[in-house]
Amino acid sequence: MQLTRASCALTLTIASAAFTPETGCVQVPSDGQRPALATHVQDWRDEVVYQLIVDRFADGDVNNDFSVAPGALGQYQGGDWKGIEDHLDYLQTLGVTTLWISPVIQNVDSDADIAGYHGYWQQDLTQVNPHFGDLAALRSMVAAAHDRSMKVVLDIVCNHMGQVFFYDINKNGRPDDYVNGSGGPGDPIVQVSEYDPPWQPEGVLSFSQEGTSGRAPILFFDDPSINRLPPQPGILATAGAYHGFGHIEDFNDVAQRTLGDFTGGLKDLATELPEVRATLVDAFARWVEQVDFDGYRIDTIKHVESDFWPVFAGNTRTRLAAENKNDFLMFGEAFDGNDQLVGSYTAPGMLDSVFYFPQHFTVFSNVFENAYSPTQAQGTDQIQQLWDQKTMNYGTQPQPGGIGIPPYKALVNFIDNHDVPRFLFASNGDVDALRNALTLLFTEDGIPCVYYGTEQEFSGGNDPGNREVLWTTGFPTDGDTFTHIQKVAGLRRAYVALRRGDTKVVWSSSHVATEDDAGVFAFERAGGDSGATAYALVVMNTDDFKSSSTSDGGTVMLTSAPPGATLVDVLDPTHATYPVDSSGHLQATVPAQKAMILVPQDQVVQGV
Ligand SMILES: [Ca+2]
Ligand SMILES: [Ca+2]
Ligand SMILES: [Ca+2]
Repeated sequence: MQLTRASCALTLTIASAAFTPETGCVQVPSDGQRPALATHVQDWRDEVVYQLIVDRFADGDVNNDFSVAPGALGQYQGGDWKGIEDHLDYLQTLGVTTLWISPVIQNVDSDADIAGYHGYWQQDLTQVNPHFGDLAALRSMVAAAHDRSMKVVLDIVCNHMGQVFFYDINKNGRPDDYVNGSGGPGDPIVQVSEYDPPWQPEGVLSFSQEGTSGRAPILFFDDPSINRLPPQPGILATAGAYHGFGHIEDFNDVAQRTLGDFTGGLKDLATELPEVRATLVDAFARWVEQVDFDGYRIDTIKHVESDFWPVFAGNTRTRLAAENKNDFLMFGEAFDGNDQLVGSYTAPGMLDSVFYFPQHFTVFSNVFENAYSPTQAQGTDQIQQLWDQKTMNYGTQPQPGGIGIPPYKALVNFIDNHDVPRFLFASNGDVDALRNALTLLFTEDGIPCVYYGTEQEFSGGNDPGNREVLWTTGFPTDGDTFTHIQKVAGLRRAYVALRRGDTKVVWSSSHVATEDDAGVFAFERAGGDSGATAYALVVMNTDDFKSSSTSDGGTVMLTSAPPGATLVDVLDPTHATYPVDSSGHLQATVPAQKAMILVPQDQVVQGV
């Protein structure tokens, strides 16, 4: 193995495959070689994650631009892994330390005139998606990120494959768009598509003039022109590896939710079978071994039976730890506002973390996105009530062999993502509210995750409008939202309390009108894993229309700051100061959609 830095030689001799935090030095193989696995992360709460869709971020190699239709967001646009490698400077300038890239695996190329540019239509778990480059390009990008102490998270799907087969309901050997089918014995005849029939409790049944006659044959497509080929590896090309119940119609029905095909005809894997489980553990772990990824973001976890996750997570951790890959982050996506359900996937032995979807709805949507609307804005007591549920709904002990942080302190926080309208779409273009939401994102407990394009104030609505091409912006780094992210990311990096301190809410309010404290929310980050003295107090006003105060009807906010201390607003370029009175109260007024990040005067880090 060749090393790109002579200074790394010592590391190699003393501790094979080690990461040295002092220098950020890692073993980086020359382009295209298989890397030695290493643990590149210390504490995931120190990371700033940037979620990007590979096809949309940067086009670094026009040689892989086949089937590209510029401007048609349902088609490939040409972005690739080389493009990411070429723009690591841009990401580092923004303050990003971890990339979550969209799936790398070979997909069904197109379906109903929509392309698999997003990567969630997997067909062959063993091959790269050639639209994004080859294995050497992927390895090169990840190695270049590691060389800058950046980490890369792989996006995987355990629940389903792409639309790789049809149900031959009329047994004519061909896929038919419309055939007569049955909802079950005695049910009326209905017209269904053999590509994507609806849920049937007995499984999708074949149907003829004589009525139903047992399960419909599952026949794999064989169309190389759009890479709609039998899935790989091995067992995934057999009918027995799939549930075959048709697509989910009622997402609240647990049987349908876990056994049905996913929206878009995506075929549900029989994840309860030991052979299927072993295939998934192995296929994805191989990508980590081949490329040195630092974690998984796992798609659609609520569509897989719960007892899958301890097996998948446990076996993955054991295998990777044996190869020097520890602190491997596994966070799952359950697109749901039900905090108890989402939290259930962080029970002992399961995932390290989840994408904090309940907060997307309750906080970023209801409080921040709706702030422009006097009739829809909600009070900041909603934030406190949600956060108060964390220790009840999420794991409170680190997962054995996991990232070393209890799940409730390692939730992946996000404002928006590729499956919901962007903040600026949903908020009627409220850039002040967006920046204030970003201040919360970068100061709250957990791991901040920014959806690509937020820094360029993208405002796309529903899929695929929210999956814009970034490179047409020219990658400017001087916009107001870009520089705001840069600022709050820098403050999070500089103040350990903002990354690892315990959280205590000291003011929230149901008020959303003319009251003194309408829209005010304040919380402390202190103690815990940040040390005995580190302290930060975040005070924000989510009201769009007026300044508000940390007081109401004569009651003033009580803090845990030392009585008589002077706090400095490090978010303010002038470093304005605020006195804490002799009994710990702090009176402050915050302009509409602004925030303060207050730290004790003797803890101020200069130059941040
Ligand atoms: Ca390209
Ligand atoms: Ca047929
Ligand atoms: Ca399933």
